[in-house]
Amino acid sequence: MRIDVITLFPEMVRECASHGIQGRAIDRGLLQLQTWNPRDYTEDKHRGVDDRPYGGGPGMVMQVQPLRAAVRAARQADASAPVIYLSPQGQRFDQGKAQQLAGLERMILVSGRYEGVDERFIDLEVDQELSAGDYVLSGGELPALMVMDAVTRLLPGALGDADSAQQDSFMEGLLDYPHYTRPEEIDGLQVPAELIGGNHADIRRWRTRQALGRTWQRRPDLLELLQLDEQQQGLLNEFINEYESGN
Ligand code: 9WO
Repeated sequence: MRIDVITLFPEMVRECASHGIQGRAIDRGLLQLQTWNPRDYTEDKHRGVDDRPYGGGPGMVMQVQPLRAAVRAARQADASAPVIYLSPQGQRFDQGKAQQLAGLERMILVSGRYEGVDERFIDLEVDQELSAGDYVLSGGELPALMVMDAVTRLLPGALGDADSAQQDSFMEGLLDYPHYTRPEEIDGLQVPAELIGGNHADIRRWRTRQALGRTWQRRPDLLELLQLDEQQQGLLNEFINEYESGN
């Protein structure tokens, strides 16, 4: 997959993406990352990329021309790559959206700064607006990195075998189960006996029960999106019974 990012801070994006799983995906050629700085495409002699908002008010607005020229440079041969603007006004980014994007060969992410971009840039060049959550940041770079990170993990070969075992279809759409490592006891807190026994079926049942139970407790909205099968419903009932009897 190739991802192009339009940003006034290309070093920030490249540096952040160079670590860990994302960095390894780039090294292995699974992910090609290119950055484009609108400042390199301005026709203004002072290399300006922003101007005062019509109607007044605080701050500055990113102008259409440098953004548009940067997008066009990124598009090059492939005119089909969707242009995605990161903003709190967008559709909420979630794991389903990440899966959708992971199926693409290319995408162009646009990170805004200041008070935002001239609305006509969105009208003319943007195919989708995506939000990473309901909060205001100082720019779209971190959300763009979040989108890239979530998508990269889904590219075939990006995760080691140990990580991909995590992608158990039984756990899909659920919160994670609790994890433990050595030592077996800390300040009187024991690792659950089911995980020490080493019976793989018991371990899997325990983890699924915990994942279902924690989702029920903390994110009932996620549980409502799922159709639990008989086995999962049974495990959730076990969790609820234990919880309601005070264990
Ligand atoms: C600034 C502002 C100032 C006063 C009142 C409202 C305001 N909204 C904004 C604003 O949204 N600024 C944005 C900063 C302009 C575009 C880049 N910025 C941004 C993107 N902040 N947060 C995001 C973002 C993107 C995706 N998901 C979550 C947040």
